[in-house]
Amino acid sequence: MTDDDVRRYAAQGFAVFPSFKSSAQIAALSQRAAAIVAAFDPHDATVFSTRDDSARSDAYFMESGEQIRCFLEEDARTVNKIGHAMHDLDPVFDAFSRDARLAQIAERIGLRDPRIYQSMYILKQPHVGGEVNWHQDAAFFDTDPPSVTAFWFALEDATRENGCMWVQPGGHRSPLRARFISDGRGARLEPLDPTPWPSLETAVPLEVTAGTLVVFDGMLPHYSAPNRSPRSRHAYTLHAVDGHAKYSPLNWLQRTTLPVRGFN
Ligand SMILES: O=C(O)CCC(=O)C(=O)O
Repeated sequence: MTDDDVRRYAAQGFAVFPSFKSSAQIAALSQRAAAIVAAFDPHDATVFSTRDDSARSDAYFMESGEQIRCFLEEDARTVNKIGHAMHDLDPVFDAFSRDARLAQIAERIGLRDPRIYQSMYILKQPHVGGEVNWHQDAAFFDTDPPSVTAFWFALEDATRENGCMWVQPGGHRSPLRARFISDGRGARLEPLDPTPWPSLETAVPLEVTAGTLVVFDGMLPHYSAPNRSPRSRHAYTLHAVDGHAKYSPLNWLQRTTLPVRGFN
C-alpha cells in the first residue's frame, strides 16, 4: 500500500486493489464454498436479511460467530451467504484469509493488532440475490475507539447489473446511524443518529473485476442492489478490529472458544 493509497483511504474511507488475488486462489475458495453449500440442508437454516429483525434474533444466526453456517435468501430456498468463522475453521478459507499483504495493509491504515472476527462468503445468486441495505459495519462491531475495517474480495466481476457494492466517498466521517445490540439470545438494531443514508446520486458503484480487494473503513456507508441479472456475484469479506481497542460485550459476535487471530 503506497503513501498515496494511504492518503486516499483516509480521505475517501476506502481503497481498491485490482488483481489482488489470483484466479487459482479464487477457484480454490469458490470450490470450497460450493462444497459447503452442496452439503447444506436448508431446513437447518433461517432467512438472513438486513431488514428482518426476527431472523436476527434467531439462535442459528447468534451461534454462527464460531461456526460455518449457510443463510438463505428471502425466498427461503437459495443460499445467500456462508458465515461467520470459515477463516478459522476451514483450511482453504484460512489460506485465503491469511496473507502477509493483508497484514501490511492493516498496519498501514492503523490497525496495530488486527483481529479477524468474521468471514462471510456472499453469493448474490442470479435473479434472486437480495439487496444489502445501506449500513455501516461499525454498527455490528463496536470498539472503543472505532476500528472495524472490511476487507472485501470480488471473486467474480461485480457490475451494476449483478449488484456491485456502492459506497459514499468520505462518508466514513458521518455519524454512526445505528448499533446492532445483543442481549445474548438475540440482537436488534438500535437507532443512534438520524443522518439520512446516501442516495445513489451521491454514491459511487464499485464496479470491479474478479480478484480485486476493496478495503473500507467500518464507518463508511455502503449498499448493494439486488441481482436481477443471469450472472452471480460472489464475494468474500473479512471484518477485522484492532486488538488494542475495547471490543464491546454487546456486539452480537462474541468469541468464547475460538481464539481471534490476525492476518498471519
Ligand atoms: O457484498 C455485498 O454486497 C455487501 C457486503 C457487506 O455489506 C459487508 O461485507 O459488510
